[in-house]
This record gives sequence, structure tokens and C-alpha cells, in this order.
Amino acid sequence: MVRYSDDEHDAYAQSFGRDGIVVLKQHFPKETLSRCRAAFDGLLAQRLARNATAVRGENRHYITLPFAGVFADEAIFCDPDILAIVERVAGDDPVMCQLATDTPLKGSTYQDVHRDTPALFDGLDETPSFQLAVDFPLCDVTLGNGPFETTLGTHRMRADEALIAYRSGARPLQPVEMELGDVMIRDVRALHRGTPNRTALPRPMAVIGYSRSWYFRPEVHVDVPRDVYQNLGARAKRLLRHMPQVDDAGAMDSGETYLKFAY
Ligand SMILES: O=C(O)CCC(=O)C(=O)O
Repeated sequence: MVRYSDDEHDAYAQSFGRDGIVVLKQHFPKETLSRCRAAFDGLLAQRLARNATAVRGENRHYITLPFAGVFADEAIFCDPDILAIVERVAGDDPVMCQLATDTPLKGSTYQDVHRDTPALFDGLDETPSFQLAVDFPLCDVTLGNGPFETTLGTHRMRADEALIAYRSGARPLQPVEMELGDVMIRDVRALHRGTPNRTALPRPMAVIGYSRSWYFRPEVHVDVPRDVYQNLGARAKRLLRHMPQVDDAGAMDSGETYLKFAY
């Protein structure tokens, strides 16, 4: 169901253009996310036991979600407000290329400040957005459990200029505290970092990657089980048009392939 009007989508897109991030407060139902959290806790335990995560720093784990059950929810990845904003900033007919989680545990540390992707064209001014992350936590995110920290407005700066702006204090890092149900849409070129989770409970943040229609990221993909695909609506099928179809969602258990993540 659409919550926002066209004018409100335009306003979000305008803020995004300026800041490189917008947060939609209380956008996803808490009950849906609580079911995801319960399923995720089991997956996290299994993956940690097998050392089958991509490690993003001390006690910090990136885990791809199986595209099945609670994780293959069209109400989440085809959300009309989110897609309306994504299309305004990254063009029509985007592709979905990633469904994963970032989870700092107790003992995690500050990441180096980074971007998640290099510029499209080295040394030239930055382009409009081509890669977006839609992040939503599977718990409340407080100052104590490792909030994502980001700079505002560095996504359209050249990498060297962005670093200067950050280091000079002109573009400081800001923690993004979130309640379960909040959603953040961000340009992955903004300088940001993960921070320490000082609590005993994991702080999972789900991430859905949407790319401009022509952009291909070889480091990530969503394995879509054929039977799940068949039951999806037209919009979902279109978003996943470049993703491999597989016999079962466990096919990705061969391990994480998204290893280089900081630029
Ligand atoms: O999980 C977080 O808070 C940030 C993680 C991150 O930025 C990364 O791993 O690239």
C-alpha cells in the first residue's frame, strides 16, 4: 500500500539528492520484521558455527539471506514508496541485486570510513546515483548497539574531495539511530562506517541492493528458487530479471562472494 503522495516522493528524492540518504520512519510492520529476526537468529548461529560469513571487521558479519519464506517478501522488496524514491534517484526500471544482512556483535569495532563502491569514472565528477542500499534493522538501533554512521552529502563528491571534507570536519559522521520498522535508503558512495555493538545482542541490519537498470555488480546476486519465482508478481519478477534461478534456496550455501566492500 502506498503511504506517500507523488509530491512526498519528490520531496524525499530531493532530500536524497542533497544528503545521499533518507529515512522513512515506521515504514515496515514490526510483526513482519520480528518474524524475519526469529528466522535470522537461526541462520546467524548456523553461519557463525561454520565460519560461513563474510567478515567485515572484528565480530562483524555480512550474511546473504536465502530468498525464501519470510525473506522473500514482496511487501518488503517491492514496497511502492521505496521503489518510487529509488526510481526518482536511480532511474526507471531498476534491478534488485542483493538481499543480505550486516551484523555487528559484541566485540565489534569501528570500521574504517569507506564507500561501498568505486566511482563509475575515476577522477571525474561523481555521477547521479547508480547503486542504492535500502537498509532496515531487525531490532531497534541505539547508540549502544552499533549504529551505522554516515556523512551527509558526500555521495556526489569525488572520493578525494569527500575524504577531505570528512577529515576537515565539514562533513562529520552522524549516527543513524533507528527503530524497528524504520527504513533507510542510501547512496552507497556516501562515506560511512559501522560502529561497535557494545551489547550482548546481535544488531542485524537487512540490506536490499537496487541498481540502475544497466548496472551490473558481479560481487552480489540473489539466487531465486524457481518455485518462489513462479509465485511472484510481475513487478517482483521484473526487479529480479537478471538474477539466477536455482532449484533451491540453499544453493548459496557455497559461501559469501562479496568480499571487497570498502573503497
Ligand atoms: O552495519 C553497519 O552498520 C555498517 C556496515 C558497513 O558499512 C559495511 O560493512 O560496509
